[in-house]
Amino acid sequence: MSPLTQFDVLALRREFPILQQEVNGHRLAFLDSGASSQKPRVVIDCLEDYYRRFNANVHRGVYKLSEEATFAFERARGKVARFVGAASHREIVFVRNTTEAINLVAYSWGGANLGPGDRILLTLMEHHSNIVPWQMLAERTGAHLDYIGLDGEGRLALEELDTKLSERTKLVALTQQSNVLGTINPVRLIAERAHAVGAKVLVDGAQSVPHMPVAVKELGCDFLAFSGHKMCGPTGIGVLWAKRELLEAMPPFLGGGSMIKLVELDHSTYADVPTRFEAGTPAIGEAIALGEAIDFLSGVGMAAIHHYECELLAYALDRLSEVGGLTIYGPSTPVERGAAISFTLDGVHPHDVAAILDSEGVAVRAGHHCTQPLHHHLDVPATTRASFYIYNLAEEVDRLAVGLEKARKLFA
Ligand code: C6P
Repeated sequence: MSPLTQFDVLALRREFPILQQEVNGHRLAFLDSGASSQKPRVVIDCLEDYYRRFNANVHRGVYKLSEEATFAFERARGKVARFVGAASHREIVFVRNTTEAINLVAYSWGGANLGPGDRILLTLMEHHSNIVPWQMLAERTGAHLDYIGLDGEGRLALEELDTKLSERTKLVALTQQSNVLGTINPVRLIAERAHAVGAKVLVDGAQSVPHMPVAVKELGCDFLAFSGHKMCGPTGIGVLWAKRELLEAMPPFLGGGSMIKLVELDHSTYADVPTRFEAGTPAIGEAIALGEAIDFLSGVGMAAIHHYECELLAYALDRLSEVGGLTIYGPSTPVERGAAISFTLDGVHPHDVAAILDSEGVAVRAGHHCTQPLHHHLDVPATTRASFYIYNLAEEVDRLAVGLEKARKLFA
């Protein structure tokens, strides 16, 4: 293949200490970044630096360490805001992960705005995190769920918008990129259609924000949820972006310390946004380290990252097409598709495929990837998935293909 020279991948790999090790006697080929990405040295160091030098609670103490921690925590919020093009840092709510961000919207916005007979439009490719909170909301409010189906290549059947979007639709919630099919959805177009009937739009950015430039204004959405751990940041920190006027009109999600203005015995008044939604001590070091991860990704350049991954994906789709008995799910061309490839290998259980690849030092994920309705639609109980990131190499794609050939021969 043509050399992947958008940036110096080999130099970049050296920034990830975990990638320098051997697994089962082979150099680790980590192809499971869709589940959680690896962390560069700067992020690990940043987390350690926080705990070593200025660990203290935020927004509380008047002493030096607490002020330093508060400054770094709020500076990280500003970095997140700039990263997704938010109008203000006040539109950024720190949560634990994508799942919590979506639950926050479902509980708070959904509880205040949905009633019996209202409809929520989802898609068949959603992660459970973008299904179950809406099912719970529907149970509480009497609202109904609708789903946009898929075409044969795992793209959204957009013509269904004509019948499934109506005046009763209060929310469209969809993923920007499928964690299984890799499909990148035309969010802007869908958001325009949704807004035309008065619905709000929530975008699950768990698999897109880490891999491509994402600007909320260009997406045209009202809510965006994503996780720090999939974008070189630590676990335990995630983000909800929402338009300020929506956040300001939303009741709190969790109650407790930090999120109040005044507490009396029989009632309380609540803090301004985003603090109103950040009850209790937040993941301080993790938020600060997410800011560091954003600096790292921005230093490489999100457009360059996307470009590199597109090249790697094109190579992988090509190379894997040489493996006999392999069925790849999702769009067959790299156009409008991210670098997550799920497949089944004839006659070999997806978990066995993953185990054989592991014996070769190639880490992939097997199972339903928290998308049981999608796997139902694909008519397979499980798939094996290879998902790529900035540190992966074409030679790791080759090792994946060789490992698959080995699995096929073993089970022939
Ligand atoms: N998908 C995967 O291996 P959390 O766990 O809250 O950080 O992210 C949830 C989530 C939501 N939406 C999408 C599209 C996702 O891919 C994920 C996480 C991982 O595919 C773990 S199941």
